[in-house]
Amino acid sequence: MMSAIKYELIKTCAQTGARLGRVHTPHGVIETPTFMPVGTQATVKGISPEELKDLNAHIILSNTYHLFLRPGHELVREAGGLHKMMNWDRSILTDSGGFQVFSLSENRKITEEGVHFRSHLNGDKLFLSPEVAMEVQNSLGSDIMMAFDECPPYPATYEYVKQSTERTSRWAERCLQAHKRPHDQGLFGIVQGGMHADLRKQSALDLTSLDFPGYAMGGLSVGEPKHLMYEMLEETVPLLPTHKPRYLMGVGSPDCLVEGSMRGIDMFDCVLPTRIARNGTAMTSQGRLVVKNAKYVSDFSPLDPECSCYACRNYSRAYIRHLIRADEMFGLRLTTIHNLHFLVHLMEQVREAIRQDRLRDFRDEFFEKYGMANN
Ligand code: PRF
Ligand code: ZN
Repeated sequence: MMSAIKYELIKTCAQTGARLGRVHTPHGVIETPTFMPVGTQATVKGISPEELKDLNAHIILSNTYHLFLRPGHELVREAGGLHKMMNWDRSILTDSGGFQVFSLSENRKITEEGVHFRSHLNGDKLFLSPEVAMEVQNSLGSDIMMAFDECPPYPATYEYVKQSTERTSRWAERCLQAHKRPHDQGLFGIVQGGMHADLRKQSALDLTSLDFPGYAMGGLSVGEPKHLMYEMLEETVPLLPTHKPRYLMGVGSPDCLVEGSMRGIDMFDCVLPTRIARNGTAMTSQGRLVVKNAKYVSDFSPLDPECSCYACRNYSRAYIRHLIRADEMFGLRLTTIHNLHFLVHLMEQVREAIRQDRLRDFRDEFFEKYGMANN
């Protein structure tokens, strides 16, 4: 069958092996490597689809878990799907709930069949499984759906991770079976395996034998040291098919975006830029800037002198500091727009560096200015 998702490899960086490519979806083309802003509840907190387009985002992420609980996937289907409901005509990826059900819900119980849990909103007894996660994502109508997986905690015993990872592989097969719209929605498999190279490799083999149109690395950035995450990528990414996209889930600090790209990752998402924006922190070319700090009281320069976003073109640190201290929403909106622009633009620079076969040099220059301890 024709797949809804196609990956086009343009070139690899001679210095690093990073990939320059394009992911084709039913709602357009995404230049990769790319960063996906997170819109958990069918909105990227505080900013409009027009603003997302202005900062050059081509794909956003939303969550099965949250939309299943509220407003319910049947309502979204009735609204004409997620794209129509939220007025976003570019691509959408939805996570499966396999991560949020473990991080947010109460009283959860995992069985072979699925996960029984209580809603974190009202305590209702609910159930998610591979079949339910597919039904929900089919109703949402995202371009890219994710398989229902378990992200084991870190640390966890070898035996626990082994059992969990094998179950995730069995669930992946059930997801493929239950997926009703492969012609217009691509379903990605998720590689797990904790921090154990042999389990990760087995997981990658299990999943690649199932022929998904794309693959994600799950279970990373869960509290482990970064060198371990990089090691896991180096062990596993080479086992994934060249002509399909690779997505590193929940990773979005600037250093990890660059290091992940160097290891062959094409897609990233993270709440970090939007979350820290809402407590008044900006990502800049010189590292993080806490705009609420007293030292910016009469600083009339932009958040980042090197940035060309709407916030930096029009407003000063002093003004944004004032807005945030006065609890004015516009301050947080400006910081959010800036942080998202910063990461989307960082990935544009990464792509340009790959084009010129100089991503390692770019990494060194970027870290020199940004400060490695400061991400
Ligand atoms: N699985 C899913 N979503 C995720 C993760 C995962 O392992 C992670 C781990 N960093 C973030 N989001 N389904
Ligand atoms: Zn800016």
